[in-house]
Amino acid sequence: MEGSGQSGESAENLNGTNQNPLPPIVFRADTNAVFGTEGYGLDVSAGQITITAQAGPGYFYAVQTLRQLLPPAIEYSGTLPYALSVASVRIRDHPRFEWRGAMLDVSGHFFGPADVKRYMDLMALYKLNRLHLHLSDDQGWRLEIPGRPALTDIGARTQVGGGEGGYYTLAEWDDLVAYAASRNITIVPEIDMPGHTNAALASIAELNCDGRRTEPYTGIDVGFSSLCVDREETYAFVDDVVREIAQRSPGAYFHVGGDEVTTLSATEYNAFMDRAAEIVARHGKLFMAWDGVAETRMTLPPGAVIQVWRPQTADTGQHLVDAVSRGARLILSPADRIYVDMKYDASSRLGLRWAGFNDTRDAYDWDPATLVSGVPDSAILGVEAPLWTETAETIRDLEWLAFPRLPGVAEIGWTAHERRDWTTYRTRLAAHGPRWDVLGINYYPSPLVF
Ligand code: TNX
Repeated sequence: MEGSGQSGESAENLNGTNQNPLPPIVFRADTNAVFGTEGYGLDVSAGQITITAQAGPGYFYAVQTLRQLLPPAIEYSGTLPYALSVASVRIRDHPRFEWRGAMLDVSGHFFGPADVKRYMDLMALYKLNRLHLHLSDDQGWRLEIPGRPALTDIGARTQVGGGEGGYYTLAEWDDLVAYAASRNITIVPEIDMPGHTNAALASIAELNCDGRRTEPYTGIDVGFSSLCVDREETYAFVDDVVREIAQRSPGAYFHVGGDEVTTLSATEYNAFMDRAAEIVARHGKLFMAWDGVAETRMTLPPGAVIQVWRPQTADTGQHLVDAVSRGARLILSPADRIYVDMKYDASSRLGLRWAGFNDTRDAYDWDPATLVSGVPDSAILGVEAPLWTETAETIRDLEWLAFPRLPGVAEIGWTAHERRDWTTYRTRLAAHGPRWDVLGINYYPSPLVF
């Protein structure tokens, strides 16, 4: 958008009133590498559109920006009965953060490959580049694992509210990974452990300390389940799961969850997480987990990434500062800002409210640099907007929760803080409504914006 995404450095409309019928598009190599791998130049004049980039992502993002400079009708498929035109501009653009993510919880409610692809299409429009898939939780196991058929025969057949659930076959997973790559998105797999594991515990008896399978769970309580950390079978299981997923996922990170464990002692938790971290490293991936790991004395492996989700106050960040001093980097997903599964306000039919209401302005109007005091900018890898799906059942529900908040997260990830402000953003955002109508996005017409 002229906003989400545009203008890390400069964007000037050379002649806003001068609309050019669509001239030829020339792609040039940025041989001096001034834009970085994700940056680009876009020059539109009467005679030519020139896109300059160093690498694939830069070209891709230039095209997304050009898309946004064209009228919403560009989003119709088929031939238009009139010529399109585009204003003259000169844009030099690159992102603030390398990690500009969205998380989709496909465990609470299952979303099939077509829905996940649709979500990726909408992410790509706003230059988001990481899709974190929360693939397992108490309510459902969502990916076929060779040699562990019970996970999908039993664990995949449930979801919140008792519906039928579902899972991705290996072929569907490979297809999602390839689809993501074609939009410059890396899929980040998460298998949440040792808690949030009832779907696995209901499938495989040996993961339980008493050796008996649990009952399937379709409610929305958290914190009650844990793998049996004293059994070797547990680590054989973690090894199988991490190995199979790691070898089918090209991204650098494997997310092991680690959140909301209430049934283990700190010693048990640390011992489990140390072994999980060792397994992740052995299968060639970097360790990623929710912020609970920063409060423990587990050994953070080199390259560890911690996803900050709990709302921060002036005094809550010390354990994160310590983790950063031990080499960790942070991804920021503050629940009271960018959990897009929170209600917008009291009128929202969908959404939870444990972190308060997150209206469109709350989601946009904050600076990653000051969220956790004492953490330097260099330790912040980026931002990510989680969408938990206790209340979301269909792609239309996902769209309603994500729009208009998700484009704001994209702009936080892309644009320097000094170049952002709510008042101008809101006007630019409102201009995207007609585009979303053409794309068929079921967005929330927030009174703060429209
Ligand atoms: C907290 S965020 C959770 C999830 C819930 C979510 C709902 C996190 C690491 N844990 O288990 O689904 O709240 O907003």
